[in-house]
Amino acid sequence: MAHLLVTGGAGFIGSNFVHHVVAHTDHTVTVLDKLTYAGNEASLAGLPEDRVDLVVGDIADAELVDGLFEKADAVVHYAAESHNDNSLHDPRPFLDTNIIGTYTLLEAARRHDTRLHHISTDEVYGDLELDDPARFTEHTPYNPSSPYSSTKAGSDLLVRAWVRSFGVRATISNCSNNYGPYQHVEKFIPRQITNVLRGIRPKLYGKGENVRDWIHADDHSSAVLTILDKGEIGETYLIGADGEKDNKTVVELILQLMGHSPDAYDHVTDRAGHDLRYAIDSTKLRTELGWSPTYRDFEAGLAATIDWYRANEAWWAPAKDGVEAFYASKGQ
Ligand code: NAD
Ligand code: TDX
Repeated sequence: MAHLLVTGGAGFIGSNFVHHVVAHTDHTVTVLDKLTYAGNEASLAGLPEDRVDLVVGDIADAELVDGLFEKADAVVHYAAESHNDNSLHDPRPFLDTNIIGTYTLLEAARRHDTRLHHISTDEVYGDLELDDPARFTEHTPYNPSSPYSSTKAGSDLLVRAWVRSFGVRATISNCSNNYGPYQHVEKFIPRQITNVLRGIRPKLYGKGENVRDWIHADDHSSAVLTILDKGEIGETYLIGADGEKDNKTVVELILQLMGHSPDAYDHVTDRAGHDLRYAIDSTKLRTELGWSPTYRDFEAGLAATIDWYRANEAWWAPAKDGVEAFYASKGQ
């Protein structure tokens, strides 16, 4: 049994990981989360109080972080500003949390010699051409496009430097696009599902040809636990489940699964600098650490996600109007 500190554990993927840890291990967990607009205590509802506690605070608060590292056997770092569109509107919080926040955790890991796993994204590698069969590997050069992905790339490079320069015991994972329950309605799939539930037409950026490599959040969590258990210090692991789909196909599938005509959506203003395609080659994680995904049927995973949003309007409704007003102000 170990005690884990999970930063950003009230967000979409962090809360999924906390539920996963409680279900599959006997570890205890402290969540450190600032509860920004993206954090939601309700995502941790139902977890046993004797195994999970929530500390509301900022990962860039060195004193608070130091006290929490004192008690942790390992730290899993999810906390981030995570939305590309927000980073195009106001980049500053992305620097504060993704760069300075990660730096603050690394300094604490160095002081306490604490094992740290850093959660990152495939977006650090930039994008691939639509007609290129190549996929990202651990050797793909960094080439981020947006303020969000550049701050994530910066945070990864800080982790690598702290491993090499100070012997910090860290690993990194770069995962592709996640879907599943508890994802904020600003993101593509929940936005479209909740639009349909509200009688609003789904909104596709540009032509909708951009490709994302979808993985269920449960599979991301099982991969992170595998890396925490078996990963080699200093190594990077790419996490993906061979789920490439273009955005148009996803919107059409959502509409069809929800009983609407598949063309009942609008094309809206494209995202500035919109990455064309992401695709992950996760051979290293699969062969070296023996991980594999359990969700192999995207349509079934999407249908279950739609059911979750249908049944949990109280969870997402408070954020919906504000998100749509923000997008409307951008012509999206
Ligand atoms: P999210 O926006 O849903 O959650 C982020 C969480 O971090 C929130 O609970 C928020 O309150 C918290 N947070 C933000 N700033 C903080 C701060 N300064 N101190 C403490 N807590 C803070 O994000 P997500 O989609 O769950 O992403 C989690 C991590 O996974 C991020 O590091 C992201 O880069 C990475 N990632 C996400 C995806 C994806 O598809 N969503 C894919 C690959 C990697
Ligand atoms: O309304 C929309 N219409 C649309 O066409 C929205 C919100 C998005 N899109 C497009 C943009 C992308 O091509 O859908 C795709 C997915 O968009 P997002 O959900 O914003 O995700 P993305 O920008 O790909 O980044 C996500 O995956 C990698 C996460 O938000 C990041 O945190 C993660 O690092």
